[in-house]
Amino acid sequence: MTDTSSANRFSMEAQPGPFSFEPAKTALIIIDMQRDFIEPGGFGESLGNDVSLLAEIVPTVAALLDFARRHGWLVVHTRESHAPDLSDCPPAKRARGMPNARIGDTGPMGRILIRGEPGNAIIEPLMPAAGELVIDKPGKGAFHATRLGEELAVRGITHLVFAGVTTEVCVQTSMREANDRGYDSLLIEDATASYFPAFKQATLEMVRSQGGIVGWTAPFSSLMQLDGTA
Ligand code: TIU
Repeated sequence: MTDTSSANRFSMEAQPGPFSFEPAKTALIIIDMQRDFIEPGGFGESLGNDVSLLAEIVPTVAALLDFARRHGWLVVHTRESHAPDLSDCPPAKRARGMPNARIGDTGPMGRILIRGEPGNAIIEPLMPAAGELVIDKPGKGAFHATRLGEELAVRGITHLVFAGVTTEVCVQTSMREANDRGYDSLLIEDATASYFPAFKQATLEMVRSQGGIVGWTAPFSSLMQLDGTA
């Protein structure tokens, strides 16, 4: 990690080129690390997916979360979730995908993708701490119909570091929303996962293609070099 312009600015190895950021203006955004996606019986499995593929990244996301806390970054956790009366769930979303159980139906961890139900919680190893933001989002993107944009603006955040699931759905949608809002975004390659490994790989490549058309990608090990300098 080299200091490129001031004592507060750092540059790390990434693709398609170095990612430079000021830690005080950087937030970690952990997308949807919920039981509904990672454990059997939730929304992910109801769509026909092998949920075991997602559990593999939990130790890396936990290490990244610890890193962000130690460096004093703003930490944001999102949950894909709907109101119990489904007033924020478009019928088109509920009907989509011919799932075994639809959003709002009762599953083994409570009503699927409904706020407050056991399955909708963030998994225990990544539980939000006091002072961290928890954003309930009814869409795939973290900005759509949420207060995230305002929360970042009042804190002067300019750079976002993304982790979570799934890479090509909620993570990529959120990164694209962030990109259009003017944020520089970095996706941590080994802290994101998909039910489809080929889709994860394709997403990493499309994010950083064309000179970083959506943002940057890097393994967590690149970011960890900041530990020696700050
Ligand atoms: N969080 C998130 O990505 N929601 C999804 O529905 N993902 C799927 O891959 N289905």
